[in-house]
Amino acid sequence: MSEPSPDNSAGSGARIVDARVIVTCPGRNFVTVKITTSDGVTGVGDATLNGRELAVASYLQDHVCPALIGRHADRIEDIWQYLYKGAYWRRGPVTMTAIAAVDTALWDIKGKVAGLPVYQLLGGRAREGVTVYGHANGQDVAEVLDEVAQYLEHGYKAVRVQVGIPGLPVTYGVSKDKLFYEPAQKGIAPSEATWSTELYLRHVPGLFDAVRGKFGFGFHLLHDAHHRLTPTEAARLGKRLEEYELFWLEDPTPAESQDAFRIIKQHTTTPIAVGEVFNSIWDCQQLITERLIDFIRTTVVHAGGITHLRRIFNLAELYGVRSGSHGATDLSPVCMAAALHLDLSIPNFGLQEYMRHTAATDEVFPHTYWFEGGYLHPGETPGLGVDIDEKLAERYPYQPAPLPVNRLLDGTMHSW
Ligand code: KDG
Ligand code: MG
Repeated sequence: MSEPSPDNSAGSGARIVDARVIVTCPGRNFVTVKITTSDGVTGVGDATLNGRELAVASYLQDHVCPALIGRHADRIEDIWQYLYKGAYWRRGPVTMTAIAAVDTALWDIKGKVAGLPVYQLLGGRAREGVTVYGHANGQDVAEVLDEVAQYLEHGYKAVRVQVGIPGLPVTYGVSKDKLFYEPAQKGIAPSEATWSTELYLRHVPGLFDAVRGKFGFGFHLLHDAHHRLTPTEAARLGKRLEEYELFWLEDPTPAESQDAFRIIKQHTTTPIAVGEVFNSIWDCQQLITERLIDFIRTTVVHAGGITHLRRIFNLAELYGVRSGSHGATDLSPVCMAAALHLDLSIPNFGLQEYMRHTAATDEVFPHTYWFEGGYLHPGETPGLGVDIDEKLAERYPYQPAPLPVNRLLDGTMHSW
């Protein structure tokens, strides 16, 4: 077996002397990369891919980390290209999540070395804070209204609403724990959910009617259809909801079929947001350049890190598409910190999703970002302002927890 080729390239900074993967489950699973330089500076990157955590951990441990040793930590773009082009097998969630983690850790290191928060390295502050949306959900409309009231009391300026559908035992987005929605369930086999688009389309407009009727139009209202509709159904829903002035309707159809969005766009002015399962600029190229969406929801952890996500947002800016990054609980505080630095610095920021983590997760990942009056702020600490407490992380070993699968009422497999 040949040794990894040494990095003989010029570089002003320290070299990578250690890159390791930490898997921990403080309530839910997280995969984190920690990189150390010859100067003793460390950086962290999120590598969590919900339900497929160990695939990324192995990709990193077995293929990526060994190839990083000896490389100049300051050459972020070069290392990104080395990992992307060097693998031959490009793109895909596992590969791009692994690259994202390394990239994020290197930005953290660069910030620490420069003595600057990462947003300063990205061009500085383009706004005062990052507007975030919270998740109001409930089994029935009355429960959702109570939740919306709570979010508005906390100062949120944007709220996503999801409601249980009568006739379906469980519904995507409806949770027992109000602040921490977690669809992955511990165990080996995925749980099975059932779905009926007919029941959903009949019930869901009443939710928006009740929310706007009770609270008015003074805040952004959002909804996630979670990839379940056909283009025609999505067009019908978007049209039906126009009077409630949604900030966005998310993932109306499975987005690998990008031209399907032409049908949706031809029929409705409800803004469309897509992209949480995308991994690269190629996945969203048509949606952006044909102006088929209004918000691109790719994230740091699943779309190649700060380096690649910034490229996606730059492309989107040319076409008037704004950012709306995914920020569910399965994206660790390391990803959230990185997202906030990017959100603060880009010109075409739209909105950031923010599902709070549990106290146990926050303890394992101490961070400087904070919430105030509907905004998140990354803080002024050099780097990303987030770390992993490795000793504490050891107390929470990995537990298998797959995402559910989804079937129609007659048993046919459907998108979850
Ligand atoms: O791991 C899957 C979740 O991150 C996803 O279901 C959450 O759709 C989601 C959202 O918009 O937060
Ligand atoms: Mg979503």
